[in-house]
Amino acid sequence: MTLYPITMSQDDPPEDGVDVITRPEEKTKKPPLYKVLLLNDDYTPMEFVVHILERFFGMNGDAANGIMLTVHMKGLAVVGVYSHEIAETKVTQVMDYARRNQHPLQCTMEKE
Ligand code: TYC
Repeated sequence: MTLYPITMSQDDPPEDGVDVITRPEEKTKKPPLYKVLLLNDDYTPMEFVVHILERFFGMNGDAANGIMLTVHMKGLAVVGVYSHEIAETKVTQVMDYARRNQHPLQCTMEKE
C-alpha cells in the first residue's frame, strides 16, 4: 500500500516519494503595513499642519483640521497606513517639506 503526503491529491502520485508540506499561511503571507505618525510640537503653525495633511495624505479640510487638533491635544496621531515603501516616501516628503519651510514638525513610521 502507498501512503501519500497529506498535501497531495490521491490522483497525483509522488514523483520520488517525498514532498514538502507547506502550511497555507506560509504561502499567502501578506506584506506588513506601517502606520505613519505625526508628532506635536510647540512651534509648527496649525495651518501648516492642516496643509500637510491635505497635500500629502489626501484629506479634506475638515478631516485635516480634526487630525491636526488630535495631534495638538494628544501628542501624536496616525495619519495613514501604507506599505513600507509608501510609508517611507510619505515620511520623507513631510520631513523635507517641513524643513524647507523651517518648521520643526516630526513625522515617523512604525510597523502596525
Ligand atoms: N502644537 C502646534 C501649535 O500649537 C500645532 C501642531 C499641531 C504642531 C500638530 C504639530 O503635528 C502638529 N501651533
